[in-house]
Amino acid sequence: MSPSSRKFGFVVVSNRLPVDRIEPENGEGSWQRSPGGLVTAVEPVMQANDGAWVGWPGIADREYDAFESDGVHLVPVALSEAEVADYYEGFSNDTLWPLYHDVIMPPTYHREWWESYVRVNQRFADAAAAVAKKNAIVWVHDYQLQLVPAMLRTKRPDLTIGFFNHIPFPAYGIYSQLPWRKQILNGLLGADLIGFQRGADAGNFARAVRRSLGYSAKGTVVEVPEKGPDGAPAIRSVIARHFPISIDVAGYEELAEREDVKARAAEIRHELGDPDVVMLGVDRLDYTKGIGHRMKAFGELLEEGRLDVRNATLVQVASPSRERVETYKTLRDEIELTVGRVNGDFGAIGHQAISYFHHSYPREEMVALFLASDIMLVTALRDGMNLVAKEYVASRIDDDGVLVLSEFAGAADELKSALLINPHDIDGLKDAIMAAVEMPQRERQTRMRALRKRVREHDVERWSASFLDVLSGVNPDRAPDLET
Ligand code: GDG
Repeated sequence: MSPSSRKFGFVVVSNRLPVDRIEPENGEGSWQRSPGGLVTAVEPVMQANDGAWVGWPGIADREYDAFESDGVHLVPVALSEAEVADYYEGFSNDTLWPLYHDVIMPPTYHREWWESYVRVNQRFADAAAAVAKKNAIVWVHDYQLQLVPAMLRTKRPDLTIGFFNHIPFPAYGIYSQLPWRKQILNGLLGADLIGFQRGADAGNFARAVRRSLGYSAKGTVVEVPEKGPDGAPAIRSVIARHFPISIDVAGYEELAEREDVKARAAEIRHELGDPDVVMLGVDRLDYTKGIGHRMKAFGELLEEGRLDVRNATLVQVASPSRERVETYKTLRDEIELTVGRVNGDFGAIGHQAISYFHHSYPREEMVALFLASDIMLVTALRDGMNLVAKEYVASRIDDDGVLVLSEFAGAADELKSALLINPHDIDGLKDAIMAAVEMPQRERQTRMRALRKRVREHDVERWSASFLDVLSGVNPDRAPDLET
């Protein structure tokens, strides 16, 4: 059978395929796996269940045939340069992203961006419909593809459709700004199961459905009025509830146990001048992450003499992100100005206040950084989950280190033994940093053990299994039993 006519019982749909195209100047192009939490979570399920993954391969204006990679069938969806600008950088990252993160930055509304979003969503839905077997399970991911569930249902009513939203779902007072609020809700309600990170996100969604569409939404069940097969009015139930995502805990523990990673952690501390306290921030360079707030707090602690640059330092990894979107360009300038100011005001020869890196590192280096850091600062202003917080905890197999965690990150619902902070309250953040600096070892251990227990017992495999268990249970008469 030719690869393009094969059909699959389990289909994942996400904006990006889990691969990058490598094209050497003189030589043949090839695909390289881009490891990520979602891949780790769904790859075993894919391999055990004859799975396919539909997504954009990351290069505009290029068509690729479907191909196999590590036992998974990958189905590329093509995007033009204009669609990358309008559907992806525009509507997804400059309309939905700021809106769903509580308008920390003002969202931009452009009708052409919306039209592109609709067209591209239809293309993803068509691609998924074309590879799904009769009665297959399809799992759609994230805010870039919110119209896909309803588009799929129209084309393929036999499918069982799940959707997972990786970012927050905002309160109705904010969501209602969206000129296309009804279309998006109707798009999502094409799914049988809609998953969110936090209970609060699922609650916001249910309220938006009640207020905008007037449907009944009680507890976790939304009742969608439809026409039955005989044309008579009928009700279709959609489940909307939270499934907090997690990480590949065993993978992080394995890295943290490696002698070369431990040696690298010691080397990092040494290269930083062997300070008493190393603090760490790791984020995509994004305005939702509160990077400026944490630098302000750290700068004030140095200014007030509560911390001394000769024995306390902050390492900030800010990996490049969405660099063609205007707000991200401005943010980069602001952050880099702040780093320069803090270092200029408080640095000493051989003792930099903030070590700032605007690039990405291999995962080994990230784990070495986690092990080298006494305090992890996660100060997001709004964050669906924040995997970095969980990765820090999973890596601390020595049961040491303190996690300072924003209550506005989804992870705060689970990681209650962290020092929870409101990042807008700079004085409170400073006090929490000092509490972390001064925390006795016994308390650090007690807290870290509790955090590690939570993360170990709720890893990413459990996350995908619990979502897929509920999803395959909604249409027991037709959805296949997935091995999870
Ligand atoms: C979205 C939601 C939700 C970062 N820099 C490097 C690097 N990273 C890795 C981290 C982590 C991932 O990227 C970032 O995940 P986060 O969860 O922290 O944040 P978002 O990118 O905003 O993710 C978020 C998530 O989706 C999942 O549902 O938790 O709330 O916004 O894994 O480690 N990895 C490497 N080098 C880097 O320089 N290797």
